[in-house]
Amino acid sequence: MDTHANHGHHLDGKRVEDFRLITGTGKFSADWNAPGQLYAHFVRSDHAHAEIVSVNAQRALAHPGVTHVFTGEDAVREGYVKAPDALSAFPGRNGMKPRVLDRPALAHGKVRFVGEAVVMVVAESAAAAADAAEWVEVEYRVLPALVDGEAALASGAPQLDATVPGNLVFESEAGNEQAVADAMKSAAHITKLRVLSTRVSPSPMEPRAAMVRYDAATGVYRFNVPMQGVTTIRKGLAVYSRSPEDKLILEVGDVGGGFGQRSPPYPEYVAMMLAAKASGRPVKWVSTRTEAFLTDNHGRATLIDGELAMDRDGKFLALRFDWISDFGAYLAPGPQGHIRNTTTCMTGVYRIPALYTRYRVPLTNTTPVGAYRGAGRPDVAYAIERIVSQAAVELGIDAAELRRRNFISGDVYPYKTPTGSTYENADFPGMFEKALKLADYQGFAARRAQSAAAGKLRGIGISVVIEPTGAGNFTDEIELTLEANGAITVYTVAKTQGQGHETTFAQIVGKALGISIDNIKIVQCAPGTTLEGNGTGGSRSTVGAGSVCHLAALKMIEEGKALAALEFKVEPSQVQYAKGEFRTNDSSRTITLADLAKAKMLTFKAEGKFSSTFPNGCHITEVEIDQETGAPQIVSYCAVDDVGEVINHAIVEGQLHGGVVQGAGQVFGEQIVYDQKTGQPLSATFMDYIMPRAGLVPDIRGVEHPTTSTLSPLGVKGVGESGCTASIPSLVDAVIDALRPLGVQQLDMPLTPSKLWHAMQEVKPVKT
Ligand code: MCN
Repeated sequence: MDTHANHGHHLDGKRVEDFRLITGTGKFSADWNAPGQLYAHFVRSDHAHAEIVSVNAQRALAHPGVTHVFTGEDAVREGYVKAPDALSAFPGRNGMKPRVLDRPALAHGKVRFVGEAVVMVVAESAAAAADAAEWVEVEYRVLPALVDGEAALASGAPQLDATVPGNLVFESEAGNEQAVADAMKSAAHITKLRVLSTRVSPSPMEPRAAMVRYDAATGVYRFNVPMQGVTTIRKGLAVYSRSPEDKLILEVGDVGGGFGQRSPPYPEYVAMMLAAKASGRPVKWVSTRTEAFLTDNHGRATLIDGELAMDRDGKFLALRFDWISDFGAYLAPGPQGHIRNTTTCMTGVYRIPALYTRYRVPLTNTTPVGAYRGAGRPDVAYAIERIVSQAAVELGIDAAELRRRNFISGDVYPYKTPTGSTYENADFPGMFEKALKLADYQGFAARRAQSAAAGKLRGIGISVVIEPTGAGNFTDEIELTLEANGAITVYTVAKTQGQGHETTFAQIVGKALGISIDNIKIVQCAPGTTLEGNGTGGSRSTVGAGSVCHLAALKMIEEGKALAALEFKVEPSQVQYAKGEFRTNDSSRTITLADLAKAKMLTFKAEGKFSSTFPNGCHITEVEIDQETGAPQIVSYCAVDDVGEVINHAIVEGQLHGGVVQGAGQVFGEQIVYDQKTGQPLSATFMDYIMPRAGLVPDIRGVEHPTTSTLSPLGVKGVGESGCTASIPSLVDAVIDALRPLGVQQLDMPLTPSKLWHAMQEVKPVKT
């Protein structure tokens, strides 16, 4: 269908892609089919840690409809053993290199987490493959399992691998250890707090699915897989399968959510290459939701110990963090962001002269962890903001006042932080006062009293956060074509998973060219594209690819002027451009964009690389807790955000809402829980894993407080993760504030009614 059939709508800020998506005509990964396709089914480990003694697939192979069975031996024989990881490029503490375990596309010798793929059965139908999989016999020798990162690092813990002494995969550090130690010595007060950013499953709406085809004549593999951009996953697949990138062609339609989880080259895709090659037929696999819980990379899983040193007036002197970042059984690409991003904005929105942080990555028998909406930023924001609120309590200073005393403020931009980041532009004090007013901070005591009269404990939570967006590994390239009918096509290698790039990228080009977006089409990740650029993650698409869309449009104007000048037989300097038309300075001659392309389609290419921009925000929330049941309810949500210049207000608002709800999901319900002894996951269905529902978050009162970014031509800062980063600290803070009169200082997420009820029963009230 014509994906641009709904053009009238964009005028009021609506997304051009939504007509397709909400009328059920999107094409998601499971919608790809090919004649003669076979179906893969994976036999997965039901042990957290075990030796594979033997695999017997004879009876499965004999099952009607089964064409092939593959095991770890096949994966090893083919060399599909080394999954790409991104930690290796990271400097370790005292020169340590990460201890990276092989990860055969099908487990070989050992299984290291429940759900790891062990055998792949391929058959004429999905049902036949699933039935036959029941006949596969895998004999295991069960080994001790560790599913807690801190326990894995404890002395005397069972050693999970001889090549990873102490179960320590990696250790890294940042900041100035000595400066922090000195400041701590001279401090009037030190607040200590331990917070856990719980392990969650990103759970995009669309489960993973894949189709893999092989063309023996060319040696080319063709993949239909969900992705967040083609370059990262193609590079990853190339490393994993030891294939040249030009032999891997990826084709994608719509992607139903990603949140970081759709970037990696998962082992299933690589295993399916074995089947596609051996059978010469297309091979398809669609993940079930429980497979998704078990095998799609998890997020967060970070334990943080913090210490904040202050002088007598509550001025921050030094901050120290100690992180245990559980990346699971294997290093997936992605979680390096947990180290990079948290270092980048370790100072938060405050002036803190001395910072030091140490990271330890343990080996555990859990699903690998990857980037998840925020990738470390919600964790560091949570740690900083909770420790600041706790410090306010300990010092007897109002939480807002303590923040005011410590904000980075004044004419200091670009501001260089002690860990080497540069905040290009911001206004924390102005934003903060706006938020306090919006939230009627002054009136809180009265509202608390009102709630108490109704049998409810009410608390207020504050978060003021900042995060890096837009950093990238690649130079972003954009190609733009102009056809004789005036149609403009913009080629990008970023891939929207719901962020609305088809609308906003078109708006960027349309604005630069002064034309409507009706004739502008965005093509993302064209099969076989050789363009470079970042995938959609790290809220980098608008800062990066979006800025280059703007540059490509400017290039079209510049080069178009030269072409028009030839037509007009004048110098290019005598040509002007406006609103889709070139004209001579004296307006005697004109030519439209379309006419310029009459002779042949014109192509323009631009590139650019932009470093991190720093969106920031202040979210003030109020939560009521029913004293009878422990049920929490968010009763007020105020958000003031600085995302720089805004391309599309409706989309930015939607991104903030989505992020806030995602954060609230982690705060109030979501958590991957493992049985500590057996390593069995206990929350691998939506029956046990509590997703946020419509009633969780009330209307969000949101206000923009933009400061223009100086780093990109658009003046934008990213927004895709901001809501998540700000909501977690604010909401937990509100709950703790509500319970503080009972003596509660900190509770770990998820803050379920049962946890809150128990906390209320167990804790003795204290005088406040
Ligand atoms: N935008 C804007 N003005 C700005 C900033 C952004 O109009 N100043 C628009 C952009 O043009 C884009 C959207 O807002 O349409 C998000 O832009 P950006 O902040 O650049 O983030 P990305 O497009 O790179 O998206 C990535 C980010 C991340 S990292 C995660 S995780 C995430 C998120 O976006 N996953 C999402 N939002 C998501 N939204 C949906 N629906 N689904 C996901 O999987």
